[in-house]
Amino acid sequence: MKVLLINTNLMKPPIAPIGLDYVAEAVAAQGGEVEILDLGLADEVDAALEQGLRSDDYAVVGLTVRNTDDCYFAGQDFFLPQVRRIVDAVRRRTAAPLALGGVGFSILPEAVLSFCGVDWGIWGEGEFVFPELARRVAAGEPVEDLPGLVYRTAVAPSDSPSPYRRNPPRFGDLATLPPMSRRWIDHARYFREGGQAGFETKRGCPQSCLYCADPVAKGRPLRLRPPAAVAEEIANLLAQGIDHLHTCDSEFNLPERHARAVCQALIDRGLGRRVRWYAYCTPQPFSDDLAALMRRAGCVGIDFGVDHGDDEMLQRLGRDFRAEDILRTAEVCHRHGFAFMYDLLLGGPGETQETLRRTVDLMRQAAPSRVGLSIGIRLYPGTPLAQRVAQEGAGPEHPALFGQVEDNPDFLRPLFYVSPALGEDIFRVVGELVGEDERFFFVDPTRPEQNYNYNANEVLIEAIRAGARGAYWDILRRRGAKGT
Ligand code: B12
Repeated sequence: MKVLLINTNLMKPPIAPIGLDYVAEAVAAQGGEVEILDLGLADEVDAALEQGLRSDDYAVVGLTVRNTDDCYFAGQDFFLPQVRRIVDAVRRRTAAPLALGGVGFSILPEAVLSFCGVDWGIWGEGEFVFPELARRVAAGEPVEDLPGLVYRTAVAPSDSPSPYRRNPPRFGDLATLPPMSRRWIDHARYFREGGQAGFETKRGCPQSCLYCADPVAKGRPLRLRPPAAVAEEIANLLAQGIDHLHTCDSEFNLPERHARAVCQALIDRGLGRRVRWYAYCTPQPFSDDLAALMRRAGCVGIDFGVDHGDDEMLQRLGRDFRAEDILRTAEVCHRHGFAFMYDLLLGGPGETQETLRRTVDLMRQAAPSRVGLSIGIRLYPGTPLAQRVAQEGAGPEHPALFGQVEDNPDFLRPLFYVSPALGEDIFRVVGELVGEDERFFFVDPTRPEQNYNYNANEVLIEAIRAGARGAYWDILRRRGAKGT
């Protein structure tokens, strides 16, 4: 069986489609033939489609949808029209069935299928189900019972107005996946133009943060990858000259024992001295021991999703740590010499000028290397916040909604929550609180080097072209600090 996998993510600087890399490996391990059409690296998309779709004997064409939009209140760049155009162009060139997948897809599968006019998609991870889908199509066998398959039915089921059905997922054992060679994507070019590569150490998140789509798109059960397999994969990237990496876990330090085991595996393979990597972490638990181990394993920078600095807001956001943990973790990071960023999510339920002020004050006290300010919360269906808003009536009359408020029942188009106590004033209030402090990344058109949207970020693109490598916030930090 032969499959074609297409990357539809055109955002620059480009991030390599690690999901396709993994799915391709799984297809090949089952004896399938894989072709990749990576539009993320194409100079001209139409020409790449013309060239890349030469044969017509694919069992299935899989398309990855990583980002539905830039999820950025000040940007609101919606990417699905571009995916739809790619789908249409693929259809004109092959009669093979199409299947969508990817994390953006998995947040709103039915709505994305409907928007793009595609009949099949696979919710969640693709390594277990996609090869089986291709095998069955090639063998002429029915596919409708495949776990995680989202598919269009000829007639809307009687218990639902939607013509789509979603089968319950079956989470595979990550230890049974083949070794990830990371050879399916042109990582050397992504490294030159995107400055980093990703790696994953686990999947799933059992937490219940008010706004977060990770449990929605990845599932709640936490599943760990064998640490030796992670080290092997990093060695494979290093062999291609890739020595700056970023974790693709929601939070690397959960559970802490797994984070330790991964670090130890990297140290045992001698990778700690040869790679520089960055992680997303939560501020609690973040022990001195773990920090020391991460340092020895090659970690140089950490992006903590702290969300807020006000205890009541942290509680409302469903976080299980408090301001004192944020301060303590900052001390640990300073002690171990990490560059670290505190990422804030402002404008949630209950936000006022006072909670904003307390947060900015706490950030100044903690003194991380940078503070990332995301203003307005993107509403994802299936999250507690989106459910609450839907119950309250998600329409123009809702005082906290901004973005595509009308004609957007499934929240597919960019829709944001901003506390009614602040409304659009939030930009002015935050701007005044932050002032000229260069440690805060913030949307300010007069200071592009502080722009925290990575979408079409010219400062980043230029810096990477000039040789900068690493996490984007750290590239911006170094550039801002030295002006290089
Ligand atoms: C790490 C990360 C980053 C890192 C990337 C580092 C790197 N080198 O890879 C950085 C910080 C750079 C980043 C940037 C951005 N990110 Co980000 N990021 C993530 C994160 C945490 C992991 C993504 C990842 O690679 N996962 C690991 C891979 C293996 O998983 P996967 O891609 O889902 O693939 C699996 C399945 O989806 C499936 N699959 C994938 N493709 C296909 C295809 C087919 C056919 C099939 C069947 C299956 C399938 O199988 C794969 C293997 O199991 C996710 C959240 C999350 N937990 O996923 C957010 C996330 C993807 N990011 C998001 C966003 C918005 C962005 C930015 C747009 C932010 C911005 N405005 O700047 C940029 C986009 C950058 C770009 N050029 O694309 C959103 C997207 C939400 C949405 N609705 O679109 C997410 C979901 C976070 C969130 N909830 O808000 N990000």
